[in-house]
Amino acid sequence: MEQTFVMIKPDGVQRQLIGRIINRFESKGLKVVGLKMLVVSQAQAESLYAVHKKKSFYAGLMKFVMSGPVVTMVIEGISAVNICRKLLGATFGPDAEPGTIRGDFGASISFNLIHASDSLEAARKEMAIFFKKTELVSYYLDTHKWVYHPTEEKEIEK
Ligand code: 3AN
Repeated sequence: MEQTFVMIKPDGVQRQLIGRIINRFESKGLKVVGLKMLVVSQAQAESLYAVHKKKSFYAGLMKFVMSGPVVTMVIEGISAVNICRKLLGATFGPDAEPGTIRGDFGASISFNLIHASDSLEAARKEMAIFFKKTELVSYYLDTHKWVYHPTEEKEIEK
């Protein structure tokens, strides 16, 4: 079963969208297996945004992500990486389709409410920045037999 890292950024917390955003993932049938509220440290931010280090927006992005509490999550499901990215929508609100999180809740071209890993490799790295293995919970969701067809069960059990 695939796991990915999702983070509601400081603007999402300040705008009191935590519940509505988490609801998008749950409503899709994805499972929350890790959940934590925290203020991102300098070291965590550097690690999370290492790929953007040379970009012009890097300093602003670092300041923004550490500017207030965030909510970090590990989300599990078949194709969780791809599904979560689709639920987020395009990077900034004005471009994001209605029906996506950024499309429904965001209008800014610098604040964008939420982060989700863009590959399995990034997911592994980003989960490790914010969660110890012991902080992730393994449990069976009874609704899964209604979210996934029985032929998908092999995948569910992985
Ligand atoms: P996404 O979050 O959709 O994967 P990326 O990977 O292009 O977007 O960028 C990572 C983060 O960097 C974005 N979430 C956004 O916060 C920030 N970012 C990207 N482009 C810009 C920009 N032109 N100005 C300010 N921040 C940006």
